[in-house]
Order: sequence, then structure tokens, then C-alpha cells
Amino acid sequence: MSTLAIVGTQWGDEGKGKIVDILSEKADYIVRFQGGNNAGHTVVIDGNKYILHLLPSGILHEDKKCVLGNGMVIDLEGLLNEIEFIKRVGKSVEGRIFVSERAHLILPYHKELDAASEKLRGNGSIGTTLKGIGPAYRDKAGRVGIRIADLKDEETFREKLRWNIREKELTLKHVYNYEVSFSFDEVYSHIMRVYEKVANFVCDTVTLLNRAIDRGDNVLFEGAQATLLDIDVGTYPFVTSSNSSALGIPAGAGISPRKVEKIYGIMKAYTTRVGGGPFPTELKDTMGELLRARGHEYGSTTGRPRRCGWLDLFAVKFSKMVNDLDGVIVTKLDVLDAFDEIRVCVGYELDGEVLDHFPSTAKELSRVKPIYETLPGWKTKTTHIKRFEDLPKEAQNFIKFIEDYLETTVPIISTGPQRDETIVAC
Ligand code: 2SA
Ligand code: MG
Repeated sequence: MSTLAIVGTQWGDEGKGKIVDILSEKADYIVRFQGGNNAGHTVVIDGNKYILHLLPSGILHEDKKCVLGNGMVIDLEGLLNEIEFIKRVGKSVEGRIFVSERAHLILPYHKELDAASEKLRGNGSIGTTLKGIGPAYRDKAGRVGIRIADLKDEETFREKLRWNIREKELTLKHVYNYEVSFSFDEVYSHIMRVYEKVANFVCDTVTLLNRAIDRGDNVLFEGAQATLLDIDVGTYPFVTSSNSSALGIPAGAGISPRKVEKIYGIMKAYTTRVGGGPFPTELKDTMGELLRARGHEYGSTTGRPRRCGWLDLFAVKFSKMVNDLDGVIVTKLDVLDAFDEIRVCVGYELDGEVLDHFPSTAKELSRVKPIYETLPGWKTKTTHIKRFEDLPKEAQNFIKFIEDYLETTVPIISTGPQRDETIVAC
């Protein structure tokens, strides 16, 4: 058995797409286990940029099998569009995309509920991607969700859809004072039309994956979003609605926790967050703007500018603990090339006391004062560097500082968006 997982250690957009693409070389299967098309994983190959939302980033390797696990919520039209896109760029899809029949569907009313709920929250809005993720998971937990398997039997689908549309109409009208813009007939025929085109990719991925792992195939789990956005251990309620840390792998792939062998975290050399919620090291000044400009920090799904700030190692240390990481991959090191000094948060102070653990509530986290260490910058271009020894001394020290503080190793450093702008230490 050889399984490896990649999860974000911050608030997402750490560069998982690129790293998963690289690590896919050695994998037979690449598996998404949570979330849906709220994710935006960017892969750059030969100067061409591909943004994937649902399909695992390994899809760009012709011979790899890609699994959309049971823990995902799937917008079928989004899936079809992405499959068509992969075909258009000249890659095969037949026999290498496996979509769990246990995964839940995102239906048009989920997107309307997402928008209505965000509007009602007003200033306290989460800043969701408006893809219907939260409402789809709410239906799953409420045991009224519609799963892909339900589409196999038209009668079952019709019955469940009719009930759901009635319930959502009432909710939207009476709770949110919102006029609905969907009808049973429209939704039914649209979904069935799309389903016909993707039906042959649907299967029992739980059995598929367990057998693959038991056979000794190499399986790579690709986390979407990140640990601090995890519904259980993240900065609730400013989180996504799934377990987006490694905690989600067993449940979302239908495998035993004993089958996840190795887990790497991904961390950007600074911090970003998109959407609402506390962000202790956020820079609302020209430094933050410089990070955004140099790092091209705009949401790859929604285009929203990402909030930027210094590296928060205290938060990453929490992620390291929760995921029991075997190493932390550092990305976007080159974005820091322009800075004279680099600040790194190594702890929090709250009401004059130094905290010994990462706060559990958004309220507490919004009140902490970061404790910084200042490291010298390197003011040299690191893009394209492929060997650790070739990095400027200050950049090497920055990486060593991270390793010492987190008590782990940094097996991979990314110095640019291209596949080959990478330093691999192991
Ligand atoms: P949702 O839509 O219910 O999952 O939103 C809940 C919170 O989770 C955040 N979230 C994300 N944060 C970073 N990156 C994400 N993916 C896209 C990207 C986002 C984009 O790669 O850039 O394009 O805006 C992602 N998906 C969800 C979200 O901002 C909410 O704070
Ligand atoms: Mg992203």
C-alpha cells in the first residue's frame, strides 16, 4: 500500500494544484474527497494555465485515474463542462474519471439558498463562493440530500426532487423573502440531460479505492480548501461546509484512517484568505498590496481579491498538529523576493497573555495580537531555482526557521507556477 495526502495548512490557495500535479507522476489514482467546485486548483504546464474546480489536478497526466469521492458535493453541469474542457485540450477522459454514486448533488436551489443566506447575514456574511456548497451539505446532514445514485432510478429522483423543491420554495419564500426562479420540470429535465452525458463515469468509488489500495496501487489524496477552513477544526463559522483537513479523507473517500500512510501539508510563504473571518496577520497596507500583486492573489473560482498578510506559523503549527503532518511543502517563496524584511508570526497574545494554543472561536481569534519574529529578506530573484543550495542564504534561513519552528521538514519548495520551478529535497 502506498498512499499520500496533500492538504492545505492555511485558508486555501496554497498552491495545491501545482504540487498535486507534480506528485501525480508517481500516483495511479488521484482522489478528491470533499468540497465541490468552490475549489480552484491552478496548474501551469508549458506556459498554459489550467484551472480545475472538480476534477483532481492529476487529470492533466494522460495515464492517471481520477476519483471524485463520496464526500464531495457535485454540480453535474460543472463536471460536464470540465470533462469537455479536458477533451478540448486534447487529453483523454475515457476510463480514467470515476465519480462516486454516493456523492451528493448540488442543485439550482442550493445556489439560490447560498445567495439568500449570505444576503441575510449582512455584515456577518461568510463570503462564500456562492456555488451552493453549504446548502448542499446541509441537505446531506439533514438526510434530504439527493445523491448521484438517485439519478439511476427516475422515479426515486422525481420523488426526492419534488419534495426538495417544495421544501426549498417554502424556505426561500418564508425565511428569506426570496422569489424562486426554478421549477420542477426545468430542474428535472436539465439534470437528466446532463446526467446522461456523465453517467458512464459514475460508479462505486468506495470499493474501487479500497481494492486499489489493498492491491498496492499508489493513491494520492488531494485536499481542497484547507485546514483552517475545515468545518470542525477551522475558524468556524468562517469555514467551508466539509472536513477540508486530512480528517475528511477516511469519511470522504470511504476508507479506513489506517489507510492514509503519509500526509504533507502545503503552506504559502505568506498568508492569504478569501472571504470573511478573522485573519491575525492581515496587512491592510501597501505591504499587503505588494503581496497581492506579486502573488497574483485573486480567487481562481470567483476572481475576488484575496486578503494578504505575513506568514502565520502559529496557525500552521495548529494545522500540523491536527493533520499530524509528515512535512510541510512551502510554495510561492519567490513572492517574498522583493521584501527587505520578512515577518513571521510565532505566537498570539490575548489580553496581555501569551496563548498556548490556537483559539477555538472566531471571536477570540479576531482579538489576538500576533507576536512576530523579523527575518532579513534576500532581495534576489529566486524564481526558477531548482536546488536548495542555490537559494540565497537568507531564503535558506527562512526555510530552516520554518522547519525548526514547526519541528518538521520541508520536502518541496516552489519558486514559481511552472512544474519545473520547484526544489525537491526528497
Ligand atoms: P464555500 O463556498 O461555502 O465553500 O465558502 C466558505 C468559505 O470557504 C472559502 N473558500 C475558499 N477559500 C479559498 N479558496 C477557495 N477556492 C477558490 C480559489 C475561491 C475563489 O481557489 O481561489 O475563487 O474565490 C475557496 N473555496 C471556498 C470561502 O472564501 C469562504 O470563506
Ligand atoms: Mg484555490
